[in-house]
Amino acid sequence: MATADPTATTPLRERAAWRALEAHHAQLRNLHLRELFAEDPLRGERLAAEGAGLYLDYSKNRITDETLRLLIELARESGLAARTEAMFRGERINVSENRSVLHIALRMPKGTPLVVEGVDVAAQAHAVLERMAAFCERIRSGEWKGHTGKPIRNIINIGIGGSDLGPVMAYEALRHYTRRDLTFRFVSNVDSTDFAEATHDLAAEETLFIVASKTFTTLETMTNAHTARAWSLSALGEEAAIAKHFVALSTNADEVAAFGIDTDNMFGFWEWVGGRYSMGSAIGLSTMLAIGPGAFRDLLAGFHAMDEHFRTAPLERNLPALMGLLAVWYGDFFGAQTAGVMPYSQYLKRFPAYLQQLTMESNGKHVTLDGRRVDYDTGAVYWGEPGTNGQHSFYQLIHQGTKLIPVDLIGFAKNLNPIRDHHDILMSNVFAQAEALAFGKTEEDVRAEGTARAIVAHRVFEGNRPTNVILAQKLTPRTLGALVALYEHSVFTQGTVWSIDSFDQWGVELGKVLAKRIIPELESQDEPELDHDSSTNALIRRYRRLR
Ligand code: G6Q
Repeated sequence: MATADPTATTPLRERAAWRALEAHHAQLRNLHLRELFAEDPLRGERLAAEGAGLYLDYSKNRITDETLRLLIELARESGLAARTEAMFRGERINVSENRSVLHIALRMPKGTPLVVEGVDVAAQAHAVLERMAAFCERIRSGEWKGHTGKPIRNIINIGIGGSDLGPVMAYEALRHYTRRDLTFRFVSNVDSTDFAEATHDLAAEETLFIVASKTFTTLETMTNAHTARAWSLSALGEEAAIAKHFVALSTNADEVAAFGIDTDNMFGFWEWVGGRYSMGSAIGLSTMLAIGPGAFRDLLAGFHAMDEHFRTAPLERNLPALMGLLAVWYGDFFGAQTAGVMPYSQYLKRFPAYLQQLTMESNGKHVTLDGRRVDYDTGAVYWGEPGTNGQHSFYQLIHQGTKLIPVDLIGFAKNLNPIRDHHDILMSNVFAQAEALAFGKTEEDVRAEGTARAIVAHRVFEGNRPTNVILAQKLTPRTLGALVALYEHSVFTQGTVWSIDSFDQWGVELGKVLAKRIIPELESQDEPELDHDSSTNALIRRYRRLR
């Protein structure tokens, strides 16, 4: 297990800082952001931090300097610095899987070694990146030919979870930088509609499938990969075509070979790359094909800049640490159950979905590293939509509902497609929402507007709804890398305070096992003998009758 501050072994609720935070919360919980801003005219400039090209305004949080001091003390008592160092050194901090956690090694500058258990893992990562770059150049230049001699024009990534959400999110986020003459599609769902819709207008002779699967055994991905193989073969006729139209991203060379993909066309990674932390590994091949190897290096450089910021910046100015600690503050002290992430960028439309896996698969845990049930809340439910769209649907509940929902608002100074005054309108909404959520509108203000007495209460905004505003100059590959790493390390900070394993995902196993048992019961010609619970039995029988 990782070396950590000895106080970190003290159960969380017995740590001095936790106790102090409880008492502090009781004092502060009714304090309004209006008062906090009135007291300190410089608050908006003071409670802000910068790193890796991102500016974080966290002044509209329900905190005082004392809150921050205590939260930082909590991070210290939780051994954040030691655990961070342990991760960066490659110690096996993923205890339930006995693995190192080294996504940070995927984005280290070339030539900087990181030797873990006798292996330079950074050099390993660069060797794969170089093979990926050479492959991408061959596809992008048209040198790589399909089975009938035509260049590849369509690229379909088949993967799910961590082998899908990062690539999809990055492709959408960086679309501005992509080769528009290449078509990219992503197939994840085992619902055959996903495959059918992704391929219906494509010619197999111009289509390359990337089978992205760390284990190369995932049911959905292997089902889709076999369907893709059959689809290609039915158009191209010969087994030999597979070599030109399939590549694999995996840690499992044996299974890749067994599937029939030449391991020369396999790009590897390692068990120390978790699925949801893998978009900078070979899993990013579709991203590299879309934006090119140079821009992919910029993406990695953005990740690395935030990694270094997180590792070296004092906690008082450390963006991921501050965001992680604020998440603990709202979740554990204010009882907030969810957190909103609203990117004011259409390109980031899949960012909330990506973050849902990152945050909820990482921190949706109920036992500590040593297996004790926690007696506090862990990871929140993350959700979101791009602004301004969400404002016209669910923001009502954030402004006037009964639930406290801390929100991150993400915006950019420059638009990649500037047209007329769209961008100023877009960004005015970022600032206006943060302002409205924090300060609201008082009953006096509503009355002063001459509002009919009967509806005054309906038009009051209590305010005191917390937000973080994250600003960057422009959405670039580099900015995207920094933004993803910001959330990765915020998740890590939260997991460290909670003493949970943010890098395993045992919670996805049970459903998979049960589905494997049910598949033959659905497929069998004869009425199967069922011994599930009465509800599951009845559902299976009804399905068999109805289909
Ligand atoms: C991510 C999870 C999970 C995983 C998928 C796909 O952290 O481990 O989402 O990425 O289950 O797994 P394979 O890449 O092995 O197909």
